[in-house]
This record gives sequence, structure tokens and C-alpha cells, in this order.
Amino acid sequence: MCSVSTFSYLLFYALFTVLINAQCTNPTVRREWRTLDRDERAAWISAVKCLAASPNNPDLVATGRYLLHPYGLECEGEFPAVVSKILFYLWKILYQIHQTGMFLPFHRWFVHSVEQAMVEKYGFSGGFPYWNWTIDAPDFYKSSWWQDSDTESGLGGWGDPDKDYEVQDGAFAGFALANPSYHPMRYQYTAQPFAAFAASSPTIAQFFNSTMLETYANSTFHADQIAAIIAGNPSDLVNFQLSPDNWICAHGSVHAITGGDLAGTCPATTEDCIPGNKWWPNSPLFFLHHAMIGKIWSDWQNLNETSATAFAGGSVQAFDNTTYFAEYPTRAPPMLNTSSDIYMDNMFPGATIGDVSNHTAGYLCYVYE
Ligand SMILES: *[C@@H]1O[C@H](CO)[C@@H](O)[C@H](O)[C@H]1NC(C)=O
Ligand SMILES: *[C@@H]1O[C@H](CO)[C@@H](O)[C@H](O)[C@H]1NC(C)=O
Ligand SMILES: *[C@@H]1O[C@H](CO)[C@@H](O)[C@H](O)[C@H]1NC(C)=O
Ligand SMILES: *[C@@H]1O[C@H](CO)[C@@H](O)[C@H](O)[C@H]1NC(C)=O
Ligand SMILES: *[C@@H]1O[C@H](CO)[C@@H](O)[C@H](O)[C@H]1NC(C)=O
Ligand SMILES: *[C@@H]1O[C@H](CO)[C@@H](O)[C@H](O)[C@H]1NC(C)=O
Ligand SMILES: *[C@@H]1O[C@H](CO)[C@@H](O)[C@H](O)[C@H]1NC(C)=O
Ligand SMILES: [Cu+2]
Repeated sequence: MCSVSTFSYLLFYALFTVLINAQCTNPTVRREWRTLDRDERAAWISAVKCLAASPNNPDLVATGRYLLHPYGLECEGEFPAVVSKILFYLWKILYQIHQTGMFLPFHRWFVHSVEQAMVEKYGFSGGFPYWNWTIDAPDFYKSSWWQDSDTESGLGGWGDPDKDYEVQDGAFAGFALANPSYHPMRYQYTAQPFAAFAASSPTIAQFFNSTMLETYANSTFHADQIAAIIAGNPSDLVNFQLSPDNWICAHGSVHAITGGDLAGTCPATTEDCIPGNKWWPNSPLFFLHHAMIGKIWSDWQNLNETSATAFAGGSVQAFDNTTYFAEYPTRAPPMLNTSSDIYMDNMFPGATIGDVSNHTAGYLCYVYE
């Protein structure tokens, strides 16, 4: 079912180069997942599964270009044959993506690159869906998001607490993930996730006070809050970015409240596992979530002509040094600019920050509805 095209990376790069140079005359349309019909949902899921089962890209490298914190490479080379490999490799680069100027451009490039691979390799027709989780904020646990158990088109529900929160229904039931060790996909509703997050590292703990530790994650991503983020900080990308990318924020809350693989928690069977955002892209929801983050950026860009082209931010996380952290809210020098390469470890063809600033300019070619 995954053999739409005999894929070669050479061909992929060649096609990509053509696409980069093309005009955006016929943009694909990104729609909220729940507005897709059954066939459209099934097509997206099928292409994600094909991508996950595809062979390793032998060209991948971990150069650590923006690396400050030396997270280990615990699982390299240990994953079994049929697992979520494309998704797996992504953790190598995530640690320098959050809370740097890369946050918005990287994720925009990343979702696009995954979409492009699904299109080129598996015949996905394009138009990446997004997850508007503001719809789910008032009652996240019981919301419609978690109610579709169709085995081809449904994202499934919460994991079973008696089975380590492994998802039992929908098209991703038993979806095999490689890291931190082989396990079926898991989701674990976690209403107040921040205490555990702070406890995971003394460096992170220093940024949390008692109020933050007890915050309900769903209190950060209501529709009115996201509307305020979109309307706020015109032309000031640093402070706009901080609204969804701070310690307690809409972006992190959606990861954390979903728990399991979207939150990088460790399966019960995994020994010596350090939880963290390097595992977040294990979950296919990661890409629907980040397509939404990309929409929030897009909506903000569209409100003000200066916002549309604004870029700012550093390349290095500065968590260890609170003075530095306060001085560089989207992180420390060397500073990034629109000519900076997006960091991709040869995972996909590269791009610069400027390439992804405008999602109808040619390199990217899509609109949101
Ligand atoms: C999410 O959905 C709500 C409710 O339909 C809507 O008001 C809001 O504009 C949507 N948010 C985004 C960023 O599209
Ligand atoms: C968050 O979720 C809880 C549990 O569903 C609910 O009681 C509460 O009202 C929600 N809070 C907000 C701000 O939506
Ligand atoms: C905790 O920190 C938040 C965010 O900086 C702040 O709004 C809040 O007032 C602080 N609460 C306490 C009890 O210090
Ligand atoms: C865009 O933002 C700038 C900076 O805040 C402001 O001066 C300008 O009036 C805004 N333009 C519009 C059309 O709102
Ligand atoms: C922390 O950052 C400040 C401001 O750049 C610098 O003066 C100080 O030396 C740094 N401290 C450490 C321990 O690196
Ligand atoms: C962008 O950053 C690079 C690397 O720091 C630098 O060499 C280049 O001059 C900068 N470009 C602009 C337009 O500021
Ligand atoms: C984005 O690209 C499109 C297509 O080239 C162009 O019409 C539009 O003006 C660009 N937007 C900005 C803010 O540069
Ligand atoms: Cu994320």
C-alpha cells in the first residue's frame, strides 16, 4: 500500500529544487482536521504510516550545530526494522529549536518537508491538515478530537491506563514507535502537567513558581487567548513568539496535556529513559499541532504589513544562565537572520528562514482556511 512511487532521495532533491523555484500559482489549502471528509483523513493517515515505515535516510547526520545542551543520543542504532523512523530522527534537532528564533521557522519548514515527502513518495495530494485545539480547550478529555475510532480515518482516543496508556482504537492503534525504545503509541490525559515537567530538570525548575506548577494546561489555549496572541505585539516577533513558546504556553500545554508520545514521556518498559521534547515528533499529532502553530503565526503576519516580514531571535538556548535568559528572550547569540539556514541534519532538503517567512512566496505554497 506504500508503493506509490519508487523513491530515490536523488529524485526527491531534484523535485524539491524545481519546487523551490516555482511560482506559487495554485496553493494547497490547509484545513482543520475535523472539516476533512473520511477519505481525506484516511489519505493523510495512510501517507503518514507509509512515511513512518520507510527506510532510514542514510544521509542523516547529527551535527549539533545549534547545540548547547548535550542531550545524549541514547537510542541511535537500536531501533527495530518497522518503526517510525522519519519521525524518530527529528528529536536530534528539536532541542535547539524550542525557545530559540528557530521555533516558528523550523516548525513551518518541518511540517512542510514532511508533507512534501508524503506527496512525492506516497501520492498524498497535499493540503496539510491542522488541529485547532482551541475547540477542545474547555473539556479536553472528552472533546470531539478523541472520539473518532474509525480504523482508517480516525485518530483514536486516549490510551488505556491498564496498558501503559497505549492507544487501543482508531487508525493509529498499536502504531509502532522507535524511541526512546520500541513501543506502541501512547496518549495520557494530564490536566496539570507542569509540576512533573519542572521536576524533570533543575535547570527548568528554576523558572517555575508555585502558581505555574499547579496551572491547568487547558487554561492557556482557549480561543480568546489565541485570538489575543494573534492580535498582540504587532511587528514584534520576539514577544509574539514568546506568547505560544514560553514555559507555560499554548504550544507546550497542548503537548503536555495530551501526554504520552506527544509529550515525550517514557513508556513503562523503557529503562534509563530521559523524557523530553526530543521525542515529541513520535506522535503524528505533532504535525497537526505544528500546522496550527504555523497558522497562528500566519494569522499574526497577515494583520500587519511589518509583521509579515518580521524576524528576530537567537540561535542558542540560555537556560543555565538566568541573566542571559532575561536578556535574550528568544535566546542568545549568535543571532539568526533571514539568511540563516534551518537546521535539518540532511533529513530533508534545506531552506533558509527567509524561505519560510511567506507561505505563499514559492518555496512554500499553501493557504489556510
Ligand atoms: C479555532 O477555532 C475557533 C472556533 O471555531 C475559531 O474561533 C478560531 O479562529 C480558530 N483559530 C484559528 C487560529 O484558526
Ligand atoms: C480545564 O479542564 C477542566 C477539566 O475538564 C475543566 O473543569 C475546566 O473548566 C477547564 N478549564 C478551562 C479554563 O477551560
Ligand atoms: C508566577 O510566575 C508567573 C509568570 O511569571 C506570574 O505571573 C505569577 O504572578 C507568579 N506567581 C507567584 C505566586 O509568584
Ligand atoms: C503595524 O505595526 C506597527 C508597529 O506596531 C504599527 O506602527 C502600525 O501602525 C501597524 N500597522 C497596522 C496596519 O496596524
Ligand atoms: C551569564 O550571562 C551574563 C550576561 O551575559 C554574563 O555576564 C555572565 O558572565 C554569565 N554567567 C555565567 C555563569 O556564564
Ligand atoms: C546573517 O547572519 C550571518 C551569520 O551570523 C551573517 O554572516 C550575515 O551577515 C547576516 N546577514 C544579515 C543580512 O544580517
Ligand atoms: C508573499 O508572497 C506573495 C507571492 O509572491 C506576494 O504576493 C506577497 O506580497 C508576499 N507577502 C509579503 C508580505 O511579502
Ligand atoms: Cu511542539
